[in-house]
Amino acid sequence: MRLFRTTGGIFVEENEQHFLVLDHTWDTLLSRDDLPEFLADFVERARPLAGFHEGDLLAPIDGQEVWAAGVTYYRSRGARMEESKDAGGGNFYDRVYSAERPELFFKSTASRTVGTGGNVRIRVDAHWSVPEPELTLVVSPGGRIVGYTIGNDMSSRDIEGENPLYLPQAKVYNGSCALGPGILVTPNPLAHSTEIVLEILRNDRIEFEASVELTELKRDPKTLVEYLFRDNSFPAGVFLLTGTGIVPPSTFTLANGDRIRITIEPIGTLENAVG
Ligand code: DO4
Ligand code: MG
Repeated sequence: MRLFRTTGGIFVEENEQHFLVLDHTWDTLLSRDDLPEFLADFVERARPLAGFHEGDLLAPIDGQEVWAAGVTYYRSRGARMEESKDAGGGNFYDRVYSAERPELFFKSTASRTVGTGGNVRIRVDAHWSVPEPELTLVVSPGGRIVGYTIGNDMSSRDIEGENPLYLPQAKVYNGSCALGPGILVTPNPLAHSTEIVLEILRNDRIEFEASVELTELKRDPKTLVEYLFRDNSFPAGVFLLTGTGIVPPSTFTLANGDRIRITIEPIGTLENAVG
């Protein structure tokens, strides 16, 4: 079952049928610890309607914070060690990769986040920027994983590489996050064989593409959530990006006009232009 926030209201999609959710806001839905069961029950009683157009989709976020985990894949550890070695920061990434406590950082709010079809941005003072395609957990206020979406953790590698303490500036700026297209609502974990596929198009041609399986994610999503909720509360629920397993080669930087397409099969495709 997938949940979509659109200009025409909130829709549940089940077996290719669409159901309009009335009498609820995005925040009241995402505040429910029983979201999968609540929507399953709703669909049983509701009558299907005509669906919505892709252009009507909004980012699936309102009052939620967006957090992110870092260095959860071996590829991210290596890329970060390389980019920060001149700053003497490489050792920190190696240590956090194998530490018990994960790296968790504040990533975004609704105002800095775009949905599918929106534009993500390169920071005006950055010279080396990449998208980070990440499986994103949708977590209820009670700390239950109630669904999944796709996240793009846009990152300024030169700023982060200059000094790891610049991480918030490399990660949090206007248009630095994309989420969508909707939420796959399910109480069940995704299969380890689930693939995250990234394509970057420049002038309508593939400039870079790669994929990674969730088998390579070093941390259990439930453990990431457990750390995030230690002495922290999220009354409207929270999104947690689980880190990137795909990093383009060091010679690559995003340019305005590039299109970034991230697909995770059971969730859908998140597509954004840079600009
Ligand atoms: O440690 C810096 C950020 C790491 C990150 O965003 C990732 O691994 O996805
Ligand atoms: Mg990331």
